[in-house]
Amino acid sequence: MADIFTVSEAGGRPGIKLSNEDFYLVQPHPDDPELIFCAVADGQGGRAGGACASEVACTAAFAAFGTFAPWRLAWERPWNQILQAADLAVKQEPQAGMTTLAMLCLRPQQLIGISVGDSAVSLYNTADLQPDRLTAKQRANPPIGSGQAVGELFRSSLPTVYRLLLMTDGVWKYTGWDPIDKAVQGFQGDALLAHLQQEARPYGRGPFKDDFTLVLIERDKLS
Ligand SMILES: [Mn+2]
Repeated sequence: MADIFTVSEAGGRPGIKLSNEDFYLVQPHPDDPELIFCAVADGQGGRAGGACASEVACTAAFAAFGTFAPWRLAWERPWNQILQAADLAVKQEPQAGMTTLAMLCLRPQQLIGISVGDSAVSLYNTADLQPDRLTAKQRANPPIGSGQAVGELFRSSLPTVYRLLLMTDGVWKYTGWDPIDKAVQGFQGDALLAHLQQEARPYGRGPFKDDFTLVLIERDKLS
């Protein structure tokens, strides 16, 4: 099995504490614990609206995910429906603004997912540590909550050993891809999370410039 590490923290300015508008969710499929649903979302639209949008998007997507039989989730079609369910749920929630959404289902040997916005998923084969930016082709707009979001699907086989990162732009934008890729080569688990948090902080300390949400999944040996 893979190990999962997570961090989600609000950004802000020194002395001003902001609320976190990011949200993430990691949950097994209700009918098959080998299928792990993972999602990150970055809400926009003012404090309450953004936080509400990202949470509703993740929970509505997971609810829709759970209505599909595990074998069907290996195919593309359910994913467009899961994304639409999240899009509609956010649109219909009066408190909610808009949000990004990057989500996937992790299986023992492959992953499949879909995304809208600028949150990112990056997969590293631990043998060569070369990054595969699975969300590179996603559309920034229209966002989740517009009722018109169009997801871009991605899938990949999973190597025996790998690291998989799901993150909001508060991670990649303020750290940069080169430092992220380097960190993955030098660290793992909690140490990798701690290192990336330090890299994203201005001058290595103080509050993040933007909400910082990172889900790290890694498998280092067969089990
Ligand atoms: Mn952000």
